[in-house]
Amino acid sequence: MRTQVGIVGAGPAGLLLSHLLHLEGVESVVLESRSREAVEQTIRAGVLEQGTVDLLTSVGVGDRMQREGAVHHGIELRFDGRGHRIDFPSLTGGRAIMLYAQHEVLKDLIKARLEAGGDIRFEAPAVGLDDLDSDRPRVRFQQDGRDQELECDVVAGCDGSWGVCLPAIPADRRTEYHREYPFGWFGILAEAPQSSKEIVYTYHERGFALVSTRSPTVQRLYFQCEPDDEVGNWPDERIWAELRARLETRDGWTLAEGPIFQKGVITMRSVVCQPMQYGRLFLAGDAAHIVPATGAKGLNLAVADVVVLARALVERDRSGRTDLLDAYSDTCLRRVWRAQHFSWWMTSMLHRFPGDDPFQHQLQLSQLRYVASSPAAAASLAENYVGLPLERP
Ligand code: RFL
Ligand code: PHB
Repeated sequence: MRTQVGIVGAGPAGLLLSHLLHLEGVESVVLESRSREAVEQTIRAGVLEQGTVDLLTSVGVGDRMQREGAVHHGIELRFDGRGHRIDFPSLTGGRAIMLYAQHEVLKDLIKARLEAGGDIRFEAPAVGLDDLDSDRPRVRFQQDGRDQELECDVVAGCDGSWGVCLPAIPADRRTEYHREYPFGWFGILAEAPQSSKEIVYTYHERGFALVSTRSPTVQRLYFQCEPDDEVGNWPDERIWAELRARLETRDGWTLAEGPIFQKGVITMRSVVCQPMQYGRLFLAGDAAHIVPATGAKGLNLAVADVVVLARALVERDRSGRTDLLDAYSDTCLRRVWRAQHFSWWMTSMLHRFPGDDPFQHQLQLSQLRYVASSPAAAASLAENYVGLPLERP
């Protein structure tokens, strides 16, 4: 089997890359270890930056998002029992965010690729990469119990944080930067009406809590938990009691509750692999970098990477120019480190750290009051949250 671009992973990075390449006449094959149903049902991100929304719309996969997603013009920072709104349009020249679940984006991309005759192999795990430093790199994969091989011009490693592509870069040709946070997030989905029109980020002495939404009848909530916490430790009533305690306000705001139908614990960590390329292998999205979810940047960074990669691959295909491809990692890493800093800053400002250091607590409160009261500080949060401009394909 041969193709121009062998893409490992049918997450946002891999599927969008395949779509962008197709629009410019470059062919690809996507290998995905899981089934289509599993990919389309995994609950993950919800916040799309303005640039991500504009891109999905301009490349023809935004119709359902525009109909069913919800535009949010601000977020609330809650601390000391009071809410403080950060208004995006007035602070960013009219920009906003969209709430539309990641698995809905994936359904739209899969549909678009299959309707265009795209080749996505589900239940076809890549098991190894060969000859990455030659001009005929190969991906070994399994399908229907058989060992197979995909020969390509270029391999795009879009296989997320536990994939096979990053480890295929020799250890002495990459540097990995890591940060682990001493807490996790407990996430739930509940059938309940909306408690707040906008996302609420809460700093409380008991720990961080977040109120988000998926639809008028399905709500997404998270709260800071132990890093090794387990779903079994949290019966429904304990979850609601903890959320009520952390989200309580002085003016009697109430949390809408309802049946919980999904629970999970998420680790909070940062990783960057530098450079994001080796020979003919190019990493994109979570395969190259992970951010803690507090900044809502992971999916958006995956999109930003593949916009740069698609443009570089198309240029190489059209004119033989390789300068954009050579610069791929440097181009992406500037945005990646900005997002890492923003995600670290939001995480540091909003969580309780072990040890209960009273000095640290006062610094966090001071920072929150500053962001809530200074237009300059609020503009910095808003600009990063709605996302810096994307390089256009
Ligand atoms: P993905 O989505 O992990 O996709 C990788 C795909 O590769 C497949 N795979 C393989 N396929 C073939 N062979 C192999 N050997 C393979 N190994 C793995 C996997 O099955 C999978 O289908 O990576 P990608 O495309 O880079 O996308 C990254 C995003 O998924 C991730 O950054 C976001 O979900 C992060 N994130 C958020 N990002 C945002 O921008 N906004 C948010 O609001 C937001 N909220 C979140 C989040 C992540 C969360 N979790 C669960 C970590 C909220 C949560 C709870
Ligand atoms: C979500 O809605 O899942 C969500 C919202 C904000 C975040 C992370 C996740 O920072």
